Amino acid sequence: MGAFDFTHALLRSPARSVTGGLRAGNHAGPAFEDVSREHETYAAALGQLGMVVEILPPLEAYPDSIFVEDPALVFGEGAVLLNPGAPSRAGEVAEIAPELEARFERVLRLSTGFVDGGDVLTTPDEVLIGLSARTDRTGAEALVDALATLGRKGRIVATPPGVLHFKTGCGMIDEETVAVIGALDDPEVFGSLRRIVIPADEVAGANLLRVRDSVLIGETFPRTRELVERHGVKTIALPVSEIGKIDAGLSCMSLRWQVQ
Ligand code: CIR
Repeated sequence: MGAFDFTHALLRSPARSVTGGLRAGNHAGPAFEDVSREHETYAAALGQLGMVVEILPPLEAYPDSIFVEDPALVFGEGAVLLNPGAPSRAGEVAEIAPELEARFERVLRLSTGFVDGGDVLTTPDEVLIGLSARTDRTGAEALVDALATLGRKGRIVATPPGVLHFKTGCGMIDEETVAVIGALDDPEVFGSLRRIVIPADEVAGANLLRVRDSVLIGETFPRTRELVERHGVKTIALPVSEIGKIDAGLSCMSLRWQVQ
């Protein structure tokens, strides 16, 4: 199976409290109905790509809990419960833990420190962990240890200043290629991966998501879409303007894994 041939996805419905989700500016949050619509479109796209999509019930106590990617990291061979760096999100781990324990034989737990799943990019050869305002070195080192237990190699890198998560600024397009914002156009970070730099006026489009033979991209980023298509990979444009108001993109709303 290829690296992106995910078979399963776990999502969580937005809570009404999503309107108060964390965001970097003072701007208004999204409307609940609009986030719900974007979430439904996203879930349908994953289903149409052939994945088994399960949707967990909303958690009103956690406005950002729709972003299931942050409290955990999953692979076919097992899951790791993380520890999100935002205090308002810490409780999301206990909520997702039993769901992962029901679906994975091995569920490890970050032993110390903080890591948000949004700071973790899985490439075919390694797992990059970007230090950020949410992910500290202690947590990143603990994650490298947990990954070794699962037979994966972790490598700690830096998320550019002012960028929420490492994957806010990059996403895999195919097994050899990553889309990056200009601030992440760095061979030291990505090693032998080919980098495609997305236009400066579409930086929010970098949080794209490769699933099976397609890359999901926000519909408001046509030039990024064109770059990916020109590279030879199919794209699916999805609405993201509402979740974008709370600093999210397309990887954040699911945990994805392969069952052979
Ligand atoms: C947060 O600040 O935690 C949420 N409002 C957005 C999280 C986006 N998650 C991600 O990029 N993995």
